[in-house]
Order: sequence, then structure tokens, then C-alpha cells
Amino acid sequence: RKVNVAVVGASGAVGTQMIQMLEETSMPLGEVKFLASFRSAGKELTFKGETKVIEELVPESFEGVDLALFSAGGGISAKFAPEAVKRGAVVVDNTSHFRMAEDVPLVVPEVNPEALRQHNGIIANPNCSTIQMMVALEPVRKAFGLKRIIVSTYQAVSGAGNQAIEELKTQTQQFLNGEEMAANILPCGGDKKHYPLAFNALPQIDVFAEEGYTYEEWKMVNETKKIMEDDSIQVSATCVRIPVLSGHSESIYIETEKPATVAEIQAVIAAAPGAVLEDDPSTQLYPQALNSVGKKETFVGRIRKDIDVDTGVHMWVVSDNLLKGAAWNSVQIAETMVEMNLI
Ligand code: 11C
Repeated sequence: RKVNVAVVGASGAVGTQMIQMLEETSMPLGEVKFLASFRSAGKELTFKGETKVIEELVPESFEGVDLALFSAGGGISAKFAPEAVKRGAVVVDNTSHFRMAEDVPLVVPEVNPEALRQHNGIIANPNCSTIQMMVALEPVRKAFGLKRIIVSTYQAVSGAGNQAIEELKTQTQQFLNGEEMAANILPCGGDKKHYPLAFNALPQIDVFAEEGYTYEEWKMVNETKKIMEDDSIQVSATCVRIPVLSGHSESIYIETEKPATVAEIQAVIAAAPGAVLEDDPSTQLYPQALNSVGKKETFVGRIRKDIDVDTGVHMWVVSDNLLKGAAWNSVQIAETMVEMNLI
């Protein structure tokens, strides 16, 4: 059976990659339509060599749609995802709006595909920085148990959208021209102060929340426990934006239940679905943001034991935040659901 698809938010940084992932998907596609709010409706895009006009998003847009991929902000998902479900569509939502709702599965297909069976119409795609950490750590958790995670991220600007990408490019040019850098968006559109990202590192992604952590940091904490189905795992995060266009990098420290050697950790990661081991200090092989762009996998390297803690291990984890972190994970969820006869 062919799957009729609606993409909500096709002109954004994630939406553009969503189109690419749908062009490459193994799912049998029926009609594919692109939807956006009044402002972007009428714009044209190319899908599989054909020109498509972005239609205005209204509740009736979802008549006859089997799969709706949302990536147009939490407010749009809150309003229109239930409308899509009401009309019989399965929604894969890339925003944070439904992620922690009890009746909404939060899925990384390599980690918890069985959670998809509990869906009530909406499946949430986790935050990009959480997804790549899950791909790297699930094989370690399965083999050796996982007590604790301390992660510091080095996140690319594309996670903050197209306007933020443009802001970084402009600031870079301004800096090189000896001009003052204009900052109106980053670190976070929703906060009062703005700082340049070019030639800088900003320890703020999203707004501040409880206990001095930002929402991005809380997402990594809460989503990890939900995806790994274990509230006892201790997680804390520091999320930092750096002047990289795409590819999030993460320095991850873990404490396992059972001690494991570097070779044992390398072996389980090398064998894990979706993960690629790039770890050889003797040839300076390690994951790099630039090399991850356009790839669906999560790259893991710099695996080494902590100097003091017997069960402590450090690693460096990199993935394309717009692909595995967003568009690919969403389409992969849909492909998995088709395979499981859930769409
Ligand atoms: C970033 N992780 O890199 C954010 C973007 O909850 O889906 C994704 C926000 C989200 O800025």
C-alpha cells in the first residue's frame, strides 16, 4: 500500500532535509503534499524533479493523509497535529511539544522501536543532541549497564534554524571586514540579550529553566530517561553553541555498571546499528562535524577510560543534527512503522 504524506514546515532548515529524506526513502510513497502557514503558502519547491506549490495549512489539509511529518514549531504542532490524527493520519512530530506526554512514544528506531506500538496517533522525534547520544550509548548500556552520563555539547548553528545560519555567516563576514558584528537572534530568539556566535562559544541553547540549566540541557536529561526507559540513569548536560554550520559534537563521560575495557566498548559500538566507530589515535582518526554532514550515521571516537574511575569512560560523538537529529530520524520512524504494519 502506498503512503500519502504531508510535510508541515517544508521551507525550514529541517524541512529541506525532510524533502531529501523522502526522495531517498524506501517507503512506497503515494501523494506527497507540502503545507505551511499562510506566510509561506504559495512558494514553490522541487520534489523528485517536479515543481510543487506549498499549500496553506488548514485542518482539512490532512484528509486522505496517512503520515504527517511536522517541523514548523511547537505552536503549529499543538494546533494541527490533533487535527491530522482526527483525520486518520499518523503524526511524527519534530518539535518538543509532545515529547514528554505519557501517551506519546519518543523514539530513536535503533533504541526503542517497540515503543511505537503504544502510539495514539502522535510519535515524537527527540531533540537532536539527545538522539545521537542514544545511538552511541544504547549498545554500551545493553552490554555493561549505564549508571551515569555527563555530557557537554558543541552544537552547530543549523539547530537554531535558517535565520541563525544567516546571522552567523553575516557576523563572520563583518568580523573579517573589521566591522561590528550584529547579533539579533542567537543565543536564543526567545531571550532578551543577543551575542555574536562568530569566533565565539555560547553556553546557552534555549532559555534558562530550573536549577540553572537551560531547556536544551533539561531535554537531554528527561528524554534520555524516557527513551532508555530508565529513570535511575543519572544525566546532566552542558549545551554550548559553536560557530559550526552543521554537525553536533558531544563530549560524553559515562559510568557503566560493570567495568569494560576500551576494546570492549569499541566492539559493541562498532556492531551497533546506526553507529560508526572512528577511533584510532595512531592515525588521528576521530569524528569531525564537517565529515558528518549529509550522513545518516552517528560517529563515535576518542573512546578512553577515565583516569581515576574504574567504570568511567569518555568518548566523542558526532552526527548531522539536521539528518539523524531531525529529518532522517523522523523518516526512519515512519519507515519502521510501515515495516511494523503500524501505518
Ligand atoms: C538546537 N537542539 O540545536 C536544538 C534544536 O527541541 O527540537 C532542536 C530543538 C528541539 O538548537
